[in-house]
Amino acid sequence: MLTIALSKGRILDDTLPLLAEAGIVPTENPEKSRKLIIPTTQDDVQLLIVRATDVPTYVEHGAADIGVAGKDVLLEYGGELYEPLDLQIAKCKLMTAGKVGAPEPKGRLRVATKFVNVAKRYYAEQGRQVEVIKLYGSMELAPLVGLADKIIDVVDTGNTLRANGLEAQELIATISSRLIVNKASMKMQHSRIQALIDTLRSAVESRHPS
Ligand code: PRT
Ligand code: MG
Repeated sequence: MLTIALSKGRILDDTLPLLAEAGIVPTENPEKSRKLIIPTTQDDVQLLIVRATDVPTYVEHGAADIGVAGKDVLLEYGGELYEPLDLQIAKCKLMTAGKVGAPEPKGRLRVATKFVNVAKRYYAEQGRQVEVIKLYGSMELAPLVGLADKIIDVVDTGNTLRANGLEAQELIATISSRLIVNKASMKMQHSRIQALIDTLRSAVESRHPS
């Protein structure tokens, strides 16, 4: 069995057409089904539906052989994973943001984010003293109520920031989703996984001719 971990939402939406080109089609709609293990038209391929931030965990521990995860999630996770292919889907930017027109605070910067490791690394590289405050969601609220001076979050259109009187400031990384592969699976099922990577690579290249 080849097990592929995916998260619902934009990653699933954009990955299913790529998998379809490899002849892998779920036998029921994963967005609607309550099942977390979804069979596919290939008897020996199944999908696991997990939270976006949990995809690397399932793959690193071998509960899934393959997964699709945002580079933001992978930068935060660290871990030992192969990352053989940029799928060029779910693109966005990982950025700092703060209140429009707010002056840089004098003392230690307080930064609220769910990307704690990324935040610590980023400001350490800048030689800047920061207090990183871990949040699980609605980061945009933090500067509005004085919990933090800035946030680090994923930005796409910028509408969420604008709606809350915030502005994007520094670019930390441009983000897209990556195919990730468990290291042992890559050895044990090499020809099969390599064939899937090759098919997905052609599918991506035909969508984004260079
Ligand atoms: O929702 P959950 O807590 O389970 O996890 P998640 O939010 O990480 O998952 P999901 O499915 O929302 O996102 C999966 C991946 O999609 C992320 O890891 C990113 O790599 C990528 N991606 C692309 C985005 C966005 N675009 C995006 N706009 N992830 C999140 N957003 C959110 C952002 O956090 C902010 O709240 O959308 C809002 C900003 O969007 P704009 O268009 O208003 O700027
Ligand atoms: Mg989300």
